[in-house]
Amino acid sequence: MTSTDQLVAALERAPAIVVPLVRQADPAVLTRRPAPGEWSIHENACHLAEVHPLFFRRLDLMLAEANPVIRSYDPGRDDPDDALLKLDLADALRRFEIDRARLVARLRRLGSEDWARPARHDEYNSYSVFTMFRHLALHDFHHAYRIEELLLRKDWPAPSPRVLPVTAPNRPPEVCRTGESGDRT
Ligand code: NI
Repeated sequence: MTSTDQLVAALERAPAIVVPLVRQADPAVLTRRPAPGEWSIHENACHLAEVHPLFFRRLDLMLAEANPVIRSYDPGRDDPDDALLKLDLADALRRFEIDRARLVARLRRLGSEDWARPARHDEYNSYSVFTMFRHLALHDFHHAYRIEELLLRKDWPAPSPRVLPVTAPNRPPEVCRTGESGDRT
């Protein structure tokens, strides 16, 4: 198995780990923000679904153009504070699974020259199709780790031992958020 095969396999596995993690959360804490500047479980999970269209667009661009310029995406800088709270969580989790399967199918068709195609990213000293999707694989677990921290917080209700259907209504944030600090894509 090559390193790109390993990377695609990691991207393929992520929803089966992340989605049940989110579904375990007590509905009472889904949209609770732990502190100013930090996202709720709901926001971390919806963010994972929301970034897929961006990565499809970047892939199209990098395959079509030689060394294109890519502008970073930072939700704290680029989106309204409550953007993710307005999304439906169950719908976002479904989109995460469907778009990820579609992305994996597309990546399996890339050749080694495609994986090496570069771009100029305004936040990084180097960038290629491989770098971009390695970042996406790590990004899944960056946010999954944050979700798990909230799920296991000692002073919050414990997660269900079994997976719950996601039916809780969206709620307003319980504390202010100033942005998703330091997480540019
Ligand atoms: Ni992120």
